[in-house]
Amino acid sequence: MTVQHPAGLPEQLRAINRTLVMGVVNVTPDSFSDGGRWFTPLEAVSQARRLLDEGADLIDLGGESTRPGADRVSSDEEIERVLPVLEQLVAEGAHVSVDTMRADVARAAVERGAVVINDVSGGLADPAMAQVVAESGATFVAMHWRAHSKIMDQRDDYDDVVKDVSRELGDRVSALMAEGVKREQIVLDPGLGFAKAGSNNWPLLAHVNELQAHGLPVLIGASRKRFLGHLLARDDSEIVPPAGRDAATHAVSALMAAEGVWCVRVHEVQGSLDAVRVGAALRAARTAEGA
Ligand code: PMM
Repeated sequence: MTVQHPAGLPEQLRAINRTLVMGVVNVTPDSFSDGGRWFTPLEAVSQARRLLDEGADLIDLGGESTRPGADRVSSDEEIERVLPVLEQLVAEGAHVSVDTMRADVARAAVERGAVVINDVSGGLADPAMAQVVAESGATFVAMHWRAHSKIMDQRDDYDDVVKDVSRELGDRVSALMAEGVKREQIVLDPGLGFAKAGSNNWPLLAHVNELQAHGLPVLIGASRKRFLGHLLARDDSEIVPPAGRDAATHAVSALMAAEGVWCVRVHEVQGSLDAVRVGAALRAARTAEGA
């Protein structure tokens, strides 16, 4: 069975018969996972080219850090960080997603050729976002979110994390559609690590099929996240740092590809692309057995 692509995605991406691999480029000085290594536009462009060479299907560009406790940057700063990199990558023929919670950044991004708006707040942080998405027709990643990064770690209370996240995302879909966004534009994302204590993340991965039951494509962003660092720690006091979490990230990519998720968002592309191919082969074999 093929993965379900959003309707408005460029044909070149829709033709790919497996989980897509999205390479992360944070144009920020303070991202948890890559520590601002790609801060200047020039460095960000070369990092994106490297990920594209490794086989990234699309690049996710972010100008605002969402790591736990992070302060917000101004809209002007975000635009200044992201647009030059976006323009260069689009000119080189790349498919680019822009990671933003701001409607004005999203508008500027789609005007310059971004094909996906990746909003970690699912449209909650900026009331003007839904209208921009509706007007642009771009693919919109609606991630599960409860509060800005400064306070999100205090909002991780759930009765049943899978049901609660699924219901809250369903509410987002209804609210977005009420503002004119088409269902076919929307991708759902459980928001691993966002208002989620370590143990909240595993049930969301284990029951990703419950999110898929909404009938919409699903994106998973597990790459280098804290819950993997805790899992890999040899003793409780020693969390494995982000750079040591890639192999675990690739394992998640393989497992999620076997479940037929639409896309994995990762920092290290080559390993996850291999992993996704393994998952896709497994899925194809299962489907053939069931036929
Ligand atoms: N995680 C981060 C940033 N953006 N977007 C989506 N859709 N899903 C995620 O899980 C997600 C995201 C935080 O990670 P980073 O600092 O490595 O970018």
